[in-house]
Amino acid sequence: MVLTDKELKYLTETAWKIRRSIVQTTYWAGGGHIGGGLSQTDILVILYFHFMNIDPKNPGWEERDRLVLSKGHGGVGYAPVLAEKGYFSGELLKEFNHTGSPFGMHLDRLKVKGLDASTGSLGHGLPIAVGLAMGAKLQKRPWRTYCIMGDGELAEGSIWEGAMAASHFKLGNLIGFIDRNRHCIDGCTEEVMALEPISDKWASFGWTVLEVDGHDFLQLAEAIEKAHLSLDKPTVVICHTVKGKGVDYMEGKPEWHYGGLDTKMAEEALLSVDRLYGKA
Ligand SMILES: Cc1ncc(C[n+]2csc(CCOP(=O)(O)OP(=O)(O)O)c2C)c(N)n1
Repeated sequence: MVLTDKELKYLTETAWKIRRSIVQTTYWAGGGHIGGGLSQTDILVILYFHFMNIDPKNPGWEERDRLVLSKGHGGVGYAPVLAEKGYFSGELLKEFNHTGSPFGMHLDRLKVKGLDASTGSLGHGLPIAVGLAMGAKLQKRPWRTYCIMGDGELAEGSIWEGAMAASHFKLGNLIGFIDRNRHCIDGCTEEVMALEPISDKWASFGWTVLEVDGHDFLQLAEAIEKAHLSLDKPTVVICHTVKGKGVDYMEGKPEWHYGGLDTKMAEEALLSVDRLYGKA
């Protein structure tokens, strides 16, 4: 068993809190990329609350593991994770994307504690992560770099330049995740820009490829543990997810890539999240 019952329970409780917080933050912000914010949640939760070697009291600690949210529009789903981890007060999320708030729709490393890279322009995060991983390797430091990409984001050529460089430079300390929710901004990935056979593509770029249910902590944990054993080959974990996961009226609906919530919609969304976790 890769996770004890206690660990699994803790991660599940945390994911419940984070999904609630994503709904509330979207409501307070007046809108946000909630669909992809909810599909990436469990990947962020297992990294921040189980695997990553970090110290929220010392965000600039040099030996920390790094994380790059390459799908930077997922900021509305990322800031609640950093708040829950203790980098800043969750109260600040009430001002998310308001004028004068530290949080823009795409998070800024110079304004948000705990962030390792400012992202938002798709395709840039993996190349940044490659640079970070290379830095650790050249300096013979043990810390790791994790990078979460969107599947629609894979249409960006710079992702594949980064992928090629990572295997060329034998970056076994780099672990990528694809949030494979099968939707991009304007529809199904296979209709807009087909990705399949996605595993073969990454394998041909020299990566070890693992595939999991991206909402299953046991499968995620097993994959990440496997990836940690790699010495000189980067690993990508293709995480099969559901866009809008947890809010029944958003799940799998491309129109919920970005949206706003009125009070009633927010209440319904919270109830749906509560039901998913057996809290309602
Ligand atoms: C270079 C660039 N082009 C366009 C956009 C606008 N944009 C924001 S999200 C998005 C779709 C991303 O789809 P995906 O990576 O699948 O994200 P997810 O479904 O996980 O939210 C686009 C095109 C952008 N942020 N950056």
